Amino acid sequence: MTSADVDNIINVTFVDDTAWRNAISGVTINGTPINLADVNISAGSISFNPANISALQTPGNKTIVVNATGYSAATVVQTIGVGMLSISGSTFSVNPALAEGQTSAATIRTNDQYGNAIANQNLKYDIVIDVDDTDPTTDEAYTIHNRSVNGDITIIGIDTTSNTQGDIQFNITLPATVDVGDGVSVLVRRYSDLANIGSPITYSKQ
Ligand SMILES: [Ca+2]
Ligand SMILES: [Ca+2]
Repeated sequence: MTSADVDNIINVTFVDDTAWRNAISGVTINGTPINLADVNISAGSISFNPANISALQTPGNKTIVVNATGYSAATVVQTIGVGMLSISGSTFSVNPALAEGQTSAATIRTNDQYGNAIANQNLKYDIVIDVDDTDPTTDEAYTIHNRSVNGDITIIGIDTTSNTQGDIQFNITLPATVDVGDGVSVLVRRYSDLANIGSPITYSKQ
């Protein structure tokens, strides 16, 4: 058994037997039949491309059964891990919605390309904050990631590890009063390539 994940072709090795190999009639993964066209059978190994096999697009232990006519079934248990962080598959959300005088939890949900949460993995990210303060009546101060902010600023290179749900969280607190037309926009992006994760969270006082 080798280490494997949803992003890469998985090779399962067997003691080679040409007659057995030629007699293979079907493969199941966790009981689901796999199209043999999606399986690459060669001397001593069978490889599977998770891109073509949905049963291999989630992490966990996969029981792979190879049936060959005239032979008893061969069974291998293969552990599959989650893939790399996918920018397009990850999300940024806030709960509850931003409101005056209220603290909301902002959550970066780190997912791989198949939407599997990536637990206990490090992510270095920036928080880009755009404050709108057109009306000078109130000099609004927002508290974001424990920092008091009253103008545009980017908090750079926050180094955090996701929790067991794949989440990274920080708080956003709005001031008790925001002037009509003023507000804030909060965007998170990956530090290494400045790729935006999800869409900005915004509040604009109506
Ligand atoms: Ca601004
Ligand atoms: Ca203002």
